[in-house]
This record gives sequence, structure tokens and C-alpha cells, in this order.
Amino acid sequence: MNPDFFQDLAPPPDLYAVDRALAAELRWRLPPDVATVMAPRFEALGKATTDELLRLSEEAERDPPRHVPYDPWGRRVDELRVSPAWKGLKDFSARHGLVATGYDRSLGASRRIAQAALLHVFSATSATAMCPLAMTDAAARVLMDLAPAPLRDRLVPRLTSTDPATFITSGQWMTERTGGSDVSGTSTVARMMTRDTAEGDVYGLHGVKWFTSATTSEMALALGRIEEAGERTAGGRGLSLFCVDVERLPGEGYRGITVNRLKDKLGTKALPTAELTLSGVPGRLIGEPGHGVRSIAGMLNITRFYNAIAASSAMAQAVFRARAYSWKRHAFGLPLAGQPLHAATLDGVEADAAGALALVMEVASLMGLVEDGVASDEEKRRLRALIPLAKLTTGKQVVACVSECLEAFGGAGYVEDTGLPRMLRDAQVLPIWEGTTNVLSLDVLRAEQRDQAFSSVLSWLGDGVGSLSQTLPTNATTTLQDTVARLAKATTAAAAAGPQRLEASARALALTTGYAAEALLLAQTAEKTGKADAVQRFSDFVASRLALPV
Ligand code: MFK
Repeated sequence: MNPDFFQDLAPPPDLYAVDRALAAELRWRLPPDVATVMAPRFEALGKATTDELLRLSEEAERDPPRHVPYDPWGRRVDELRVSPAWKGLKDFSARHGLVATGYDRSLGASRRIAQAALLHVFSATSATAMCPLAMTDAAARVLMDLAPAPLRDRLVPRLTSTDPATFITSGQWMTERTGGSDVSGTSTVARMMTRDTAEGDVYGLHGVKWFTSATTSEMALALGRIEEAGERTAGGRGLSLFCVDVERLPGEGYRGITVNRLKDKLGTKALPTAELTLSGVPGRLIGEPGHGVRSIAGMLNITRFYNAIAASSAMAQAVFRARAYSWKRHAFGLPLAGQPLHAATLDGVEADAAGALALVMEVASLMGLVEDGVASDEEKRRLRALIPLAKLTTGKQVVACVSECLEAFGGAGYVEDTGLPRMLRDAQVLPIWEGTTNVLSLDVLRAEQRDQAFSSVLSWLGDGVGSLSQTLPTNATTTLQDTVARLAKATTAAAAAGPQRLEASARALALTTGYAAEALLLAQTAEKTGKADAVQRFSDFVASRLALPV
């Protein structure tokens, strides 16, 4: 062994160029005209991720946001100092149309698939700039669906702009000390300021928001409880949704908002996440008063979709870097890649990443159909359940996958200045943000009770595994069919055992369904593309996720 040898680490890759699972998904999911229009955009973004985006994100990570509460003379200024690179990331996102593509009608119902591919290529190298984009897209959707026309027409073109000079981002102010998963505990009150403006009724919001990410955004959607003549309706039914313009007053901080502090988070360090006190900041009512939870649920469905893409992207990047290392790193006289156990471990995580991406793409496909108004009732029901299922399943997968990839680097994976531990810290937010695994499992249960949305996923799984072609490996197909049959039986048994037992089983049922859905989609991708590597990913996924270890 040469004592002068130093190992090195592959930089984050251009996922558009290297992610074979992404290539396979795009091959069968995008119609030829959309594929032709999008190909140069995917290429340009992919290339930029390895230079401009990488430079910006590394600078933003090196120079995290700071809260400056007072100026040198003691005036409250509440400055959130972010790196110029954080602003650069926003401009980059606008130029590449990362939000706009989801609203580009020229791409037809495939626009969410095209957008998901862009975001998958972008997210893992974005220093969590994906988070404001998620809330921006979600705010655009909610404003399009529910805002008075003048408000919608003022803000939506900016939220979906491709021009950095006009592009704005949005926050989502929901979580409070008194209400995290259970927003019915929200204590922010909304007092009427001005009725019947062109943009709707304006209320002054008073309260404390405990987690507000991307606090440098120009606007936010916030939950509050309308108080009239000192009276408020308690619980979730008393909440309404408001649109807040976040304005800075020169030398005086924010209008009606005090920044209490920035959160000291485990990861996502480049992203400012603050606690805010609202003292009369004006908010325009969106949607019906008292239906704020239902209104913000439209936002959550989009941010959960982004959360799943952030997971698929982080997994793909981690796998690629571990794979690249395995070709360079020698041990026991061979590169790691040539060692059967190491190679099989990497095949398993690569298949896991492909499964996560396949589920993301299925959600994107259904979302495009629903937003275009061409989805069947069955597809709408399936989407209702697949969004939380995709979010919760990929949230669990990404932490396990990134952890496994760090292990593949040995001690280097545990050393800060390799940059690798950051991947694990950043991954850990994904099962938490926008609803934990348990909260989302219970959401699936409620979606079943209300709309039979889970049943619709089970039927789709049953039909899908029943019509897989004989050309796929029999072992894998049989294991998947057995899983789906066991899942259907377990669901019936849990439902028959009463509400307590059903609720206690919700997580196991949801995760098994998520994995089965990913396996089915990988099988379908293998069939549709006829590619040997896609067939291999299906087999590897079933072996690592659905089959017994021996
Ligand atoms: C990236 C870096 C981040 C940095 C760090 C961040 C750390 C984390 C910070 C956070 O706090 S993130 C936010 C975490 N919190 C959540 O995600 C909320 C979790 N809770 C839920 O998802 C609840 O299910 C929800 C609040 C949405 C609703 O619970 P409720 O209050 O029991 O209401 P309910 O009765 O289930 O639903 C009310 C209405 O909304 C119903 O419609 P109707 O008014 O017509 O009856 C529901 O059908 C509808 N609804 C609920 N969820 C829906 C939905 N509709 C469509 N899609 C959904 N998903």
C-alpha cells in the first residue's frame, strides 16, 4: 500500500446525468412533446447543480442566518441577516422555473411530473432552499383556489414568476406552542381591522408562532382565530386562514411582527426558522371564516409532496456518493464495489431511492390530473391517501438510506469536514416537518373514514399486482403479491378489532402500503421501459424491503 495515498470524495453529482431511476421514470411518464421541451431545461439545471448551485449552497451553509434584534443604539430592528448566497438560491430557483413549472399549462397534466424531476435534481444540493419553494408553491395553489381575485392576481404571478426581480416566496405560519400536530390549540387571535377591501376583509393578528421557516419570505399564510365582540370559537372549527404581507419598515424591523429568536436546529442550518410574536400584523382572510384548517390542508398537500421529493433527492445523492466512493476505495485487495456484500448493500439502498422516486412520480402524475380537472373520482381518492403515504414512507426511508450511505464511508462518514454528516442531519427533518409519521398515518385513517381513500389505494395495489407481466422475476412478483394480500387481510382484521386497535395499527399499515406501492411502481416502470437495470431495481427493492432477510 502506498503510504502517500489519500482518499477523496466525489462531489454531489448532476442527478439528471447519473440517476438511472430518474431517467427510467421520465422515459415512460413524459409524453414525447413535453420530454422534448423539458430535456434542455433538465440538462441546464443538472449542469448548474454541480457548479453555480453547489457554490451557492456551500456558501449559504458556511454563512448561516443570524438574528440581530437591536441596532447599535438600542432600536429594535429584528434584522435576519442571511448570506448573499441565500438570496442567490432564490434567484436561481426563479430562473430555473422550479415553482413556475408546476403551473405551466403548456406542459398539460404532465407539468407536475416535469416539476418533480427538476426539484429532484435540485433539492439535495439546495441548502434547504427547497423549503421556501414548497411553501411558495403551496401558497400559490391556495390563493388560486380560495383568494379574492384582486389578491390572487397581485400575488400568484409573483409566486410563480421565473424572473428573479419579481419572484417572491411565502412562509406558512401554523405551528404554535399550544398547537403543533393538533392545530386546534392555535391561540393566535384575529381582530377585524378593515372590512370589504378589494382584497377581502383585513384582520389584525395577535399571537406567537413557534416555527416559521424561511422567515425572510415576502408573505405568509397564517392560521388565526377570529374574535368578534370579545368572543371566539374554540377548537379547529374556530380557525381561519389569513394572507400576511411581510413588510420591513426602514430602521424599525417588521410591521406588526417581532422576531423572538432563530431556532437552533439539528440541521437545515442555512434556512432561517424563527419564533415570531404577531402584534396586529394585517392579514387578509382567505376562504371561509372557520374553515382555516380545510384551507391550509390544501397547502399541506403540496408541501408534503415537496417533502417526499426532498427525500428522493437526498437518497439519490447519498447513494451516488457512496457508490462513487466504492469504486475508488480499496480494502482487502479489491475496490469496495467488487466486494459482494458491499455491492449488495448499495444495490439495496439504490433500489430504495428508486422506490421513493417512483412514488413521488405517481403522486406528481395524479396531482397534474387533479389540477387539470381531468382526474376520475377514484384517482382523486387515491391521491388524497397517496400524498400522506408518500410523505411518511419516504421520510422514514431517507433517514435509513442516508445513514446506510454514511456507514459505507466508514469513519469518514462520521467526520464533519467531509460534509457527509450534514446529509444525515438534514434528512432527519423530513419525517418531522409537515406532519410526523404517526400524524400522517392517522390522516390516512381519517381520509379512509371520510372518502374511502385508503381503500382506493388498496384496490389499485390489488389490480396492479394482479396484472404484472410474466417477464418480471417470479420471486419478486410473488413476494409483492403476497405482501399486498397480507396487507388487505391485516387491514380488515385491524378494522374489525375496533377503533383503538385500528389506530394502533395505522403506522404499520401505512408503511407497508407505502413500500408495496413503491414496489408495484418499480415493477410497472420495469415493464414500461423494458430496461434490465429497472428490472434489477424492482428485484432489489423487493429483496431489501419486502422479503425476509434470508
Ligand atoms: C424544512 C426545514 C424545516 C425546519 C424545521 C421545522 C420543524 C417542524 C415545524 C412544524 O411544525 S411543521 C408543521 C407540522 N404540523 C403539521 O403538519 C400538521 C399536522 N396535523 C395534521 O395534518 C392534521 O391532520 C390537520 C391539522 C391537517 C387537521 O386536523 P384536525 O384539526 O383534526 O382537522 P380535521 O377534522 O381532520 O380536518 C378539518 C378539515 O380539513 C376537514 O374538512 P371539512 O372541514 O370539510 O370537514 C378535512 O377533510 C380537511 N382536511 C384535513 N386534512 C386534509 C384535508 N383535506 C384535504 N387534504 C388533507 N390532507
